[in-house]
Amino acid sequence: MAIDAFLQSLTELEAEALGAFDAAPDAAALEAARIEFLGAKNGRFKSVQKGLGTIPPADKPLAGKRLNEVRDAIQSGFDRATERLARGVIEEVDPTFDPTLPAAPPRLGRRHPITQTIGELVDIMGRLGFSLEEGPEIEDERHNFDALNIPADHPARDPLDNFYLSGSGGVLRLLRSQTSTVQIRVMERRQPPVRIIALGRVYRPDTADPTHYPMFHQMEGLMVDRGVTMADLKRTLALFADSYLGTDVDVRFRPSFFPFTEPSVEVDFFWNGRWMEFGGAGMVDPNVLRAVGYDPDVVSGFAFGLGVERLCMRRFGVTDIRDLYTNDVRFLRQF
Ligand code: FA5
Repeated sequence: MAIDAFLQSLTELEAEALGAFDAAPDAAALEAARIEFLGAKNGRFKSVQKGLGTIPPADKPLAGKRLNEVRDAIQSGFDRATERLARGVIEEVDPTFDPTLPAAPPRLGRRHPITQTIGELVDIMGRLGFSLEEGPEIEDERHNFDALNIPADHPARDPLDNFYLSGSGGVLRLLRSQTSTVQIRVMERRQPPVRIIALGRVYRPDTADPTHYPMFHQMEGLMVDRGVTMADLKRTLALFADSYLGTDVDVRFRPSFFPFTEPSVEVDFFWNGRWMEFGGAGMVDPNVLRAVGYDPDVVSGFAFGLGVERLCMRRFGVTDIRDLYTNDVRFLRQF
């Protein structure tokens, strides 16, 4: 075969192969074109290559060089077409997919429902003008009982109803059984007017059941000023209940007794056909005001202590308090 004819057939083959690869609309068409041009047995490049044996020896170096160039060009054309089709597949699946964007951050977790509830309670009370205060979870008897007008022989001090701690250097200490301790700590260091809430854990050796747990949270509220009345207390609690539970939730006040308030009430909401208690409240007893150095003839106040778990349960429809502390992620994932 003459060298010119050989080179001519190589040039034509290159143009045709590149044209076919560029035009292939999908992977199947590209594969068919690959077999036609680059097929190991009967591919058209192979047939042209066979013609090399018939080229006069003097022209062989030129023919071989051109053969290699055309083989490389056809192979590159095939690689480009493969890449083009791969990109096309991604665009077809999701036209908004942008492989250059950073990956989405993984979901690492979420806030516990009680933490979410506490955040919302702080928010609501903040809007009503109550600022957040803190107190220790390990308390002395003065703050947990004495200053709250709870006498030495009162059953609330019973060792069976409290977690007393041993070995605390002569002073009897216990895990606080109520957040009312923070009322005393705030009034001891501040003069009226006072308008605070305290939110935190309290501990009682109660047997766990659907509405009781040995560790739970309370939100304490305290307002002391000139001329504070029971009407202010009821209005504040009603506003709170409307904001947190919703205006469609029935709330009732029942007469009750606490050593540190007079008069006292308990507050219930209606749920699943019965009333559930969610807190205690009342007008701060004059003895408590005196114990912190306030003059009960000049100022008066109200206080309340609400069970955070029970509020959270009512809000989210949780019927067993123990679910909040089992740490089952299938449960927690729902909040
Ligand atoms: C008190 O703890 C008073 N300190 C409340 C108070 C504050 C009255 C200020 C007056 C003035 P009580 O023991 O009823 O009250 O508890 C208040 C709320 O805590 C209950 O209504 C209930 O919602 C919640 N609670 C009580 N015990 C448990 C428990 N074991 N598990 C979960 N929640 C509880």
